[in-house]
Amino acid sequence: MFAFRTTGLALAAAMLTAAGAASAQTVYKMNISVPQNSHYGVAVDTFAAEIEKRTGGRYKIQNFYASALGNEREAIEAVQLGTLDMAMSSTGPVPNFVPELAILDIPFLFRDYAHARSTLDGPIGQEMLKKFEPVGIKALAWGENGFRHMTNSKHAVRTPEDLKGLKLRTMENPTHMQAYKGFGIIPTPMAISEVFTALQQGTVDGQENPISVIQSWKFDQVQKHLTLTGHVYSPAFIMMNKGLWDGLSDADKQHFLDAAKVAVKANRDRIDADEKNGVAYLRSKGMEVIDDVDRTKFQEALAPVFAEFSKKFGEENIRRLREGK
Ligand code: EAX
Repeated sequence: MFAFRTTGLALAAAMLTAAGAASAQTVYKMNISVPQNSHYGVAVDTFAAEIEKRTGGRYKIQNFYASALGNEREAIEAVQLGTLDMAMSSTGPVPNFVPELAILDIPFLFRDYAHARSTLDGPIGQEMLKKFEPVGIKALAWGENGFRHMTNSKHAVRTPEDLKGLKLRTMENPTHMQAYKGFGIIPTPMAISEVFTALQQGTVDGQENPISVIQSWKFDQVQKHLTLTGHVYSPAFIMMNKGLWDGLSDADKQHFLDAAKVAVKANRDRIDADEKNGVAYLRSKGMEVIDDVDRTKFQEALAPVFAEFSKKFGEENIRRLREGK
């Protein structure tokens, strides 16, 4: 009799702990600056699904879109402080946290997507991911924002001269602002969530972003002219608070890294699709698109600024990135 009861009790206890363990789900909040229907939205939603699957539901990622938990600089700061668990962001505000990574935002540094992706997935990129750890951030993987293009409401931009005097919203990024001054632009740094209204009210004449961002934030509704300058590649990255990362088991660390890899694939596939279909879409929304600009003219216009960047970042560091090895 007693024996049964003990077995029954042990069984009940085991079931309770199993239920307890299974139900002990850890939820991490994750923020992105753009709406869900975007290149970042597919990335973080894929990441969430992968984490749930790979950890058997022990970890759940709760995503917040369109800067709901703060703009990119605020989100990176919150992940650093541990008031936010995770985020995906461009490198826009990164110089505030890891100044030497401002080198990644030099215009015309990367020739094309293949060059950028292989360089960031390669030894140089992995080396750079580690530079976030001393400031309390675990960067899981390089994702992508895309090549940035110019839009404005004033006039068609065909040559660098056409940019002179345009008041353009920029990311809070010193490398971009220094470069755009080289075009004669009046750079106006601002968080992405404020840009639609600023364009609508004419506080700024224009802005520059990848097709994926222009589409997801519906800038076609407040901008007439788009020029496919492709003047700079904009990396992004998936990050986590370092303390949380250190608290994961080795097996779970691998799950998070593997899930980030799958998320980045979804991110890049979406960008490839947006690049392929986005221009026709934006034209159908009434934007006048100039898709045959001579990029070398824009590059030449920045020659004086490149000399400054060589001094600031070092010829050798820039050469390594240009050669991707
Ligand atoms: O990372 O702020 C920007 O222009 C960024 O491209 C956007 O937040 C996506």
